[in-house]
Amino acid sequence: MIIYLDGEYLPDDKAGISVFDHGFLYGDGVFEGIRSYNGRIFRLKEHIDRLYDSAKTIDLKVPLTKEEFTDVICETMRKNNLKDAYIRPIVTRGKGTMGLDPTKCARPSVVVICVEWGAMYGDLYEIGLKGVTVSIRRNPAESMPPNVKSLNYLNNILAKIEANYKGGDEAIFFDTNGYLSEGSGDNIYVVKNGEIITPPTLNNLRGVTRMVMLEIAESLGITVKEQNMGYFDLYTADEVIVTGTAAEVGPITWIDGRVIGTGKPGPVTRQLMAAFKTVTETEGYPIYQKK
Ligand code: PXG
Repeated sequence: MIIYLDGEYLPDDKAGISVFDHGFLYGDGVFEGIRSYNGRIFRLKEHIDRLYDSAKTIDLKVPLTKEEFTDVICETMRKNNLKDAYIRPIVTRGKGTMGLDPTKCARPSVVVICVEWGAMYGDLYEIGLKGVTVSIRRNPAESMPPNVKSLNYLNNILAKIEANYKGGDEAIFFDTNGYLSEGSGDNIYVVKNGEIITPPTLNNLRGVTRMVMLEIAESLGITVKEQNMGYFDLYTADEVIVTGTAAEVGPITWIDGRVIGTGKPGPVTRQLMAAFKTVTETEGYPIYQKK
């Protein structure tokens, strides 16, 4: 496996980051999770834009232009000869001193990892996922904004741990106000009476897949509302859906012991899953041919 690290393409066993990198010491850095389907990178521009927005929020200067970053991602894919992959660009604060002051870090480090990837949940796309609402709350926007895709995922990991212990496939977060937020690694939607309702994005990550879902829903003539919801809305939903780059479009058919709708992936979910598949198969930034 070939890894991009600070200007070089290295075998994975040679691609080492310093133990003094503040990404390692403090989770000080940002990342993205991107997919390529059949040699085309899905919504690359949107992911690059979000990476730079995350970096800007934490006052981290990405040492590449967006165009250079795009080229680096494509070149890492080509060096690994990959077509269907999960791409993980990472920008860390870089090597610094002990102590969390980021001004002591000389320059940020850039890493790009590409790994072969298929469907994340396998059979569960047909059966449905078990969701568990967790007691841990999503980081509030006034502390660590969930809009920043930072290297500190402990809030999400604590949620995942709780869901694992409670027998769920995915954790469902509420925020500190009791409003529905998102999954540990995906956005969430409720389907009620044929309409899609999803939380506004102050308390969750502005998912690229979420953006695509809203576009697809509009093209299918399905009404989408962005509004705050509580656990009542979740338990009484006709269908519940989660989406993310890794998870794609996932049906949730069980939450905290309550069967959602019929207990099977519902008609709106199926429609969105099919439309999403079409979109991923037909668009994307080409890696192996001229644009
Ligand atoms: N919310 C959170 C907290 C995420 O981490 C999403 C929503 C969906 O966003 P996109 O842009 O992907 O539609 C994410 C992203 C994993 C994993 O291993 C998942 C994500 C990121 C990193 C790892 O499950 N999801």
